[in-house]
Formats: sequence, C-alpha cells, structure tokens
Amino acid sequence: MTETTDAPGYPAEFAERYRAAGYWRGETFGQMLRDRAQAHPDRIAIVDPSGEGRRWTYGELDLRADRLAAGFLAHGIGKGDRVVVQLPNVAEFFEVVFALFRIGALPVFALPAHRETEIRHFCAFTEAAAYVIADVSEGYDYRELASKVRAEVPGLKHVFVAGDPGEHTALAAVPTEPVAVIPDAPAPHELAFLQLSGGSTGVPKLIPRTHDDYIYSLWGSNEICGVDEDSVYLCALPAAHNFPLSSPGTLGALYAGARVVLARRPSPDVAFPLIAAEGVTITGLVPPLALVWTEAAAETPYDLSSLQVLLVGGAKFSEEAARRVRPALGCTLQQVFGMAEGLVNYTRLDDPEEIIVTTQGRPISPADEVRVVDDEDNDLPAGETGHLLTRGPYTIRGYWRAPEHNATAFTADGFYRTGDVVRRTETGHLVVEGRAKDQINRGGEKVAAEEIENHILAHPAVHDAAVVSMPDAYLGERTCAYVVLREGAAPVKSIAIKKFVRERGLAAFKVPDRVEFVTEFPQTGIGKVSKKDLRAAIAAQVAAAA
Ligand code: J2J
Repeated sequence: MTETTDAPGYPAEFAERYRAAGYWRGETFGQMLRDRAQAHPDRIAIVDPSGEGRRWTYGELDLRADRLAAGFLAHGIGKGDRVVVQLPNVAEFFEVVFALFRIGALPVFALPAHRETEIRHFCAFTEAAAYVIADVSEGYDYRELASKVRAEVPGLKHVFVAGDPGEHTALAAVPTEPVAVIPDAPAPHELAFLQLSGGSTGVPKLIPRTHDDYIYSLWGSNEICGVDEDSVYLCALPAAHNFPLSSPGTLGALYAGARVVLARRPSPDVAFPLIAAEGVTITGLVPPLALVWTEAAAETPYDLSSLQVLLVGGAKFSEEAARRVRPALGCTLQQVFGMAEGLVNYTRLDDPEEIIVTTQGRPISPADEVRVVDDEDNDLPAGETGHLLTRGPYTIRGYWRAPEHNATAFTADGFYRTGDVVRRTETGHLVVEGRAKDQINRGGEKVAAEEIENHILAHPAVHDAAVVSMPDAYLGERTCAYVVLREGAAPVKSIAIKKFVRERGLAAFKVPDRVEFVTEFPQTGIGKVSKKDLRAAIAAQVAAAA
C-alpha cells in the first residue's frame, strides 16, 4: 500500500523485502479468481444449501463477479469507494466481494449481528457509497435497518438487497454485460477491503488490508493447514469474520481452487449433515462451538469421517477441551490465534499432541516479527509472560483514518500492540495468558468495554459505568456492567439497563449479561477505576454461586 492520508502503508524497504522474499506475489483477488476459473471452470467453488440450494462453479462465480462488477460501475461505484457488506452465509457474499475487489471498491465487512448504531457508524465514517444486505435472515428484516440508516446517512446512495428488495434495489437487478477492461483496476499493493477490529475503544476501528498482504496470509495458511484443491472448507462462523474468511477460510479455499460449503448456522444440526453430504475436510470454530460439537459428535447419526482438521480459535481454548477434540471428532485439532490486524499463529498438523493442546501455535511466516515485552517495552526471554507486539508481511501499519489512535496502538518502528498478554515457549509457540486491552472476549465475539460504557452512560439515571469480563463455563467470558446511579435517582433494574443498551441499536452480543449496582468503584493507586478489582469481585460472586 502506498502512503495515503487514509492509512499508513508499509515502508518501501519492507515492501521490497516482502516482495523479494516471495511473500507478496503481486496478485489481486480479481485476477486470482479469474486464474482459478480458467484453470478449472467446472469445479464447484461455492455450495450454498439455503433456499433451493446453489452450487456455483468457478466459471460461474467468475462470470457473476464480472457482471456484478460491471453493474456496480454502472451505478457509479468505483475504485476506492467503500461498500458496507452485511450478508449472512450465502453465495451472494462471494459474488459481491469479488465484484468489489475487481473494481477496486472496498468492502467494509459488517457482521449479521450488527444493528443500527454500528451500521450507521460504518456507513457514515467510511462515507460508504452503498450498503449490501440480505432481505430477511434469522427472522430479522435488514431492509428496515437499511431504511433507517439511509435516512440518517444522506451520502449513502445505494442499498442492494439479496432477495426481495422492498423499497431498495434488488442485487439481482444490478449485473450487466461484463466490461471488456475495468478502468483503473486495483494493483496488488493497493487496499482490498476494510476489516473490523474487535477493538477496545469507543467505536470499532477499521483495518485496511491490501491484496498483497492478505493473499499471503491465505496461501501461507493453506500450506500450514493442508488446504489444496481437493479440500472442502465448511464456513460455519459468520463469513465476514476474519477467521473464517482467511484462516485459511473461504478465501484461502478459493485461492487453492477448493470447495467452500456455507452453513447458515454453526450448530451441529445444520453443520453435521453438510459435513456428511459434502465430504467436508476442514472447518473452523470458536471454543464454545467446538465444545458443543465434541459433545454432539458422540450421538450423531451423520458420518463425520471426512473431517481431517478442526481449527479452533478466536478465544482461548482450554487444554481440557482441546484434548477431547481428536477422540470425539476423529480429526486433528489446529489451534489458531489470529487477529484481523494481521498476525496469525497456528499449531502445526505434525506438532506433538502436547503442543497442540497446550499452545496457540506459532506465526505463519518466518518474516513475522514477534516481541514479548514488559510494561516498558523491554524484551523478555522465552518463558516469561508479557505484551505481544508484532510486525510483518501481513500485519497492518495503522488503522484506517485513525492517526491519533495509531500513535499509541503502534510503536514508532511499526510494531502493532496487540493488547494480548502471552508467553513464548522454548519451541517458539505462543501461549495466550491474558489480555491488557480493555475488551471482553465473549466466546470469540469481542466487546470493547468503552463502547458499552458510553451507551450505559447515556441512560439518564446513570452516573458512571465500568464494563468488565466475568468467567463463564460455556463462553469463557461474559460481560458484567458495574453501574453507579445518580444521587437521588429512582432505583433502576438490571433488565432496564440491558433493554436500554439493546434499544440503542447494538449487536445482541454487546448487551451486558449482568448488571451490578454499586455506590462507588474501587480505585487504583492513581485514582482510576480498578477494573482488576471489579473483575475479581464478580469472579468471586460467580464462583460462590456455582
Ligand atoms: C486466545 N485469544 C485469541 C486464541 C484470537 C484467526 C483466528 C482468530 C481471529 C480473531 C482471526 C485466540 N486464544 N486462540 O482474525 O484470522 C483473541 C486475541 C486477539 C483477538 C483478535 C483469525 N484467537 N484471540 O479472533 O480480530 O485477543 O480475530 O488479539 O476477532 O482475539 O480478534 P479478531
């Protein structure tokens, strides 16, 4: 990426080094799909069992992306324009993102769980030209959400709907005859899309990824996870999330010329029949789902024997649970510790079982620079626990349009401060020991404490709020909001705070699981709220109740 005012790019000397070492192959997503389609047009690329069921070949996906790209251009959407994409796991997701990749417009990957507040922010902050949704999914009507957002963000010119468009434009009406040459097609070093950060700040930050860097993370992952053209990848998590998108994910599978099977939900009742029917070889899950699957596998009538690799990541997978994967599912567990900002670590398929169950893996690339440091940024030896900093050929150098935040989220020499607290073993594997960022990891779904605190603070009876994690047997962590009410305010019920947050238009996973009312917060030595004490207090309460 060349330096732009939107995001800091890779310094020239690093870009040259990554190219010379062969990590950046000079490919773009648009060309990548074209190459696969030319090599084997009739192989199946996407299986979408929803509705009447769709099986798109590489040739068909390529043609659809071309036609949709031409249609987007005809609608005035072009290079560099942002398009918020909020789709469930449907075939159109791939048609849309490859069409956008081809014309150099940037998908902004929203999750199906996002609601008005988040979508309004993504559309307004990115000055999006368009917003792509499904009509109704899981009982929720996205067209109504789009109408509200459109009324509030006047710059948003188009809403495209996969399915019945209502008052918006049908996605199916957009494609036109492919254009012979796409004007100003994106170059490999340019931005491909904006990914969402889990974040720890008031509003989610956007992560600018280039074709070069992301494509490296794909083929690098494919090599480590054994994905080749005979693989069948089941996308069970929301397709837009970085893990199922790229580790090695749907895009890794398409890079390999493999088959992608889409599950509308990750539950065994949906996923297991698909594994059996499609001969799924590899998939990825967050830890709570991996637990559900290992339990359900014992009783399932479906044949899961095609499954070779189960990736588990997004949150810490306990050793105890990790040990159950192979006996229950008959496949190799691969732990993955990744982040949408870049760095991805995997246990290797041939690592000893002890390493597979007790570590979160090691980086994809020999060029990934990993530092474990103390509070003063001094490097720590193997075996000691500290902050993880990283820099490398697929880790961003800064968030999109966030210069102030970048000044603290990155070191002066470009290392990303992950906010994760890790220990590096003698073998070079990382063990995630905790987190320094103010975030709750709710079974892989990230909740920024500050974002929720700000919403609670908007409640008229609330004087102060502090959101912390509390231990949970199933999700690992849930959110607990400590609230101080205004003096003289009438008593408020927990449920009223939860309802208030939900009605502010947030993803359901961000609504506090528990609300505790207190008269004051414990303080640290320097007079800040001691979240450490709050976490300890709620953990003790949870333990006592168990
Ligand atoms: C502990 N914490 C983990 C793990 C991520 C692959 C896999 C996951 C993500 C992802 C991803 C963890 N053990 N195994 O993008 O490509 C926590 C860390 C990390 C944060 C990143 C991928 N795996 N985490 O989860 O951007 O705190 O990416 O910094 O959503 O999740 O979250 P996210």
